[in-house]
This record gives sequence, C-alpha cells and structure tokens, in this order.
Amino acid sequence: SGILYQEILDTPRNFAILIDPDKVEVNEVHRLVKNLPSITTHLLVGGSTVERGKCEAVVKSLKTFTKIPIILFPGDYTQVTPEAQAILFLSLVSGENPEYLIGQQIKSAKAIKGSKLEVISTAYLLIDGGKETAVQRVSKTKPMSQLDINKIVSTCLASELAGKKMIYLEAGSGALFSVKPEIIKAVKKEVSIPIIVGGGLRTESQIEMCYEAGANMVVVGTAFEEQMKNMVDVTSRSVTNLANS
Ligand code: 1GP
Repeated sequence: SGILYQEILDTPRNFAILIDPDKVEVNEVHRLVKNLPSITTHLLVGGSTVERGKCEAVVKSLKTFTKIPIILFPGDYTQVTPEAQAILFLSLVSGENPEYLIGQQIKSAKAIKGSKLEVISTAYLLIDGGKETAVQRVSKTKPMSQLDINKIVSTCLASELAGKKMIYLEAGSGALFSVKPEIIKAVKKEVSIPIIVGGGLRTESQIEMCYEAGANMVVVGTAFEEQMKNMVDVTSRSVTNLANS
C-alpha cells in the first residue's frame, strides 16, 4: 500500500483541515496556510460543487506555501487533479445512487490511472447531522440515522470486505451535530481499516472524543473557515489553538 496511507495508519491522531475550493480564492491561500492549526497533518481539498479548474488552482497554490500533504476529497470527477499527493477514491455507500457509487468513479478512472496520485479507496457514509447538507442535496441520497448503529456497522463491514481501505463517517459540512462516539466505537470494534470522522466538529473536546472513540483522522472545515473569516480568536480553545493546549 502507499506511503501516505501507511503514515495515516502509523499516526494515532491525524488532523485534517478541509479546504473547499468553492469557498476560497487563490489569493487567500497564503493567509489560510499561515493560520492552519499547528496540529494539522493533512489538507483535504474538495467540495460538493466546485467550478472547473478551481480545485487544481487551489492545490497548486497550496503547494507553493506548505509541505503538508494534500489529499483530494472530490465531490465529482472534475475535481481530480494530478497536482495533489493522494486521492480519497470515494464511494458513497450509505446511499444507493449509482452515480456516486460507481458513475463518477468511472468518469475519473483514466485520469487517476495516468497520474501519480496515491489512491485510497474509501467508503463514504453520510450520517444524519440534523440538517440537509450539500452531500445529501447533490447526491440525492438520504443520510443514515444515528440510531441505526447496526446498519452503519454492517455497511462499514461490507465496505471492508469489498476491499475499501478507509471508512469516512460524514455528518455533512456544517452539520448541527457530529457523528456520535458510540457509532465510531461500534465501527472500530468491527472493522480493521482506519476511520475518518468529519462534519459539524467545532471544539477541542468534540475532536478529542472522536479520537478516543477510535477515529484515525478527524476533519474540520466550517469551524476553520469561520475563524478565517473573523480572524478574531473569540475562544481560547478554538481549533487554531489546539496545539497550545
Ligand atoms: C465535510 O467532514 C467535512 O465533508 C467537514 O465538515 O465543514 O462541518 O467541519 P465541517
């Protein structure tokens, strides 16, 4: 398996900042990199709706300012760029829309094969985060209920058996509530591949709970975006201060 994947396995607390190219201008990338939390181990780049070419432009710019590995987290095939180090080759297994199970993957396959991207085959589960999120709207799939732990666990198990290398438990960007620790724990107990958790995470204690429950990587997008917008550090325990705790 690839270098980056192995690094994720070997690191107990991977912390990724999600950068949505739709929400950032190329000339803002420098400021963004300067303000990354010092615990950041990876940058995920991608979004539900991104204008063509923007993803590549943002990745290229990021690379000029940081050596933190960049992993594509594409919402569709147009976001695939050979400029990143790796790609989460996602399959939306929580829903039954063939376009997001295999359709977009077919459209991107040749470009990925022709690149040097490290491919990390990832089962992507949309879990109810209390409000309709972009993933739900774009994929036209329903999130899984947080009450249906058995179904979530079986979906993860089936994904591992199908050869997926990673599980992404997604409450959706800007979720009102994140994936509950009980769910992370239950999945961790049954599967042996690493677990990524994201969606609606804002505080240090929420992030800590994810790691304790068994998450190998935690992803924060909205909370960092908002902090960049305000640039006033309202709380001393906010994401950008995690390393100082
Ligand atoms: C979304 O899991 C990520 O794909 C991050 O979610 O924007 O809510 O942090 P937030």
